[in-house]
Amino acid sequence: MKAHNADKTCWNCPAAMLKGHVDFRACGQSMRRLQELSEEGEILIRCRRRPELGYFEPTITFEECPEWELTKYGYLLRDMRVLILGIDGYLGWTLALKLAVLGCKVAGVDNFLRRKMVAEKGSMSVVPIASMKERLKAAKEVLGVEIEFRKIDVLDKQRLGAFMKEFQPEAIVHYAEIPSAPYSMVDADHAIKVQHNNVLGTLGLLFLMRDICPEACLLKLGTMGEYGTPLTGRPLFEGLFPADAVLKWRGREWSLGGELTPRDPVSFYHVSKVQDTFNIYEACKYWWLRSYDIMQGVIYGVHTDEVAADPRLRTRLDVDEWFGTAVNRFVCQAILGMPLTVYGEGEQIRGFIALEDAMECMVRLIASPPEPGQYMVVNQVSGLYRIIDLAKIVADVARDFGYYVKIQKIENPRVEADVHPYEVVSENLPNLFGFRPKVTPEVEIARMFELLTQPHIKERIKKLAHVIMPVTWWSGEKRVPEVIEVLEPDAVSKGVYKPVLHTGLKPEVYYSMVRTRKKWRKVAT
Ligand code: USQ
Repeated sequence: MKAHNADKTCWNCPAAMLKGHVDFRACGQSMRRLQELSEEGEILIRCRRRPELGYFEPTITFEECPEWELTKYGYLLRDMRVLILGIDGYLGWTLALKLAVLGCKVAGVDNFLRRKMVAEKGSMSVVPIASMKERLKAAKEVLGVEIEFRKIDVLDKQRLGAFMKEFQPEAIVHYAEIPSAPYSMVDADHAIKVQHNNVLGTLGLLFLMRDICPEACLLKLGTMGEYGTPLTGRPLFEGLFPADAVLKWRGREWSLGGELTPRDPVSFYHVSKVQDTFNIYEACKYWWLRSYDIMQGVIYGVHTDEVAADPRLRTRLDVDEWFGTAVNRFVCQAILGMPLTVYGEGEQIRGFIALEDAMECMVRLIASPPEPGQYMVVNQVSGLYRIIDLAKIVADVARDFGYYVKIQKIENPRVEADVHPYEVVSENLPNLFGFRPKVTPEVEIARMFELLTQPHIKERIKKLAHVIMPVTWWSGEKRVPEVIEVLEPDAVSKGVYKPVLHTGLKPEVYYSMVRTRKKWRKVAT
């Protein structure tokens, strides 16, 4: 079968110098002028990698071009230069290893902010992680790959720009953002820090790309949480309305096709991602940059072949109330013997994806760059789950490892819809990039238990018991939520849970409280 990106051409290739004969960017947004140029056959390019070709029309396909080699993820530009911002993080490190093993020339920058913020909480990665120096050494020894690293803060445009000039990236993966919703809700200083780092870091990067490497593809991590959970049940399209979407109002009708869909972020962190969306969208429009904005669901898990190759290559895993995400927290709670903390009734639905699948999506996107000026969004999820159901899956797998766990429904410290429709459109990754999820929650959760129950890691988890319960409320309160209900598995039928204890608020009181808060929010906006 033909690779999904076999028919893409120089037009998509970051090695094509579009500034060559005709700087089409000088045409601004004049489609007519572009068409004229193309009819006159004036859009000619030069190839950075094959200068001997001189000027030519950008029509050579990836399949035809010797610079593009077939891999299991489609054609991949040989020795592609990929710059990873935030290379020390959960995803950055994992992706760096994967790309390097595939033959990419990988460089990364980081200022180790994540390590500091987790320490601020009195926490640490439950999986021990090596220093960057040791990581790079181990990557060379174990996997035979060289990764370049610079300690740079992405807000430092001068140093970042200098490194970009030196490295000349063909793709830039931007993971250098503060990724935590609770952290952004701690107080004004934390909210400001998140928005400052995320929004201004991305904005500065866009200007650097314009001036240094406008042909590189930006792969920017957005989040499904940008869309919120619209109570109307409107599908969550991939960032932009599809061509046949219409707006009807007072007997009149307009096409919405191609317009950005509404956003309804669920924390000041998620707001920072929405702001990024607009900035990137504009940069693609003004300067013909090209970008994939990846609306990622909640990632969980510990496994890829590369990080599992050596203990020094492992990626971090956080479980504290700020930086730990649902499934990762549940597994560690089970190992601690603590009831799993489901916020509210646990009826809220989110998109999830295992680490290994998420990395495969990234490779497929990097291998298949967009066209100049193209801003494309992908919704990166492999399954939709109610939180309570995920907790039950974790509890089931836990039993296989000898841990008998309960589930506690606790007051929800966040402001989020408890019961809501959720229809996610996720067609671009499977249809355009050939992605098929491979890892089920059961499989990845079992891998997590295998790793995290190793004695030295169990010891670390025990030391973190004090940072697990949430105390950061969206309201500004700082207190441990009341327990609403504790569930324990029915001893007879595996997987069926029954309520055993009611404390604090009654569920119906709780429901009405959440609804009222939701209403207040609507009135306020
Ligand atoms: N939740 C629980 N119990 C917990 C932790 C979380 O019930 O112990 C619930 C939350 O109330 C929420 C859902 O699980 O409804 C997801 O929360 P989370 O903490 O796992 O993830 P979230 O705050 O949404 O943020 C995470 C990442 C973020 C990424 C986002 C994708 O931290 O960087 O952007 O997932 S998404 O959720 O699709 O926006």
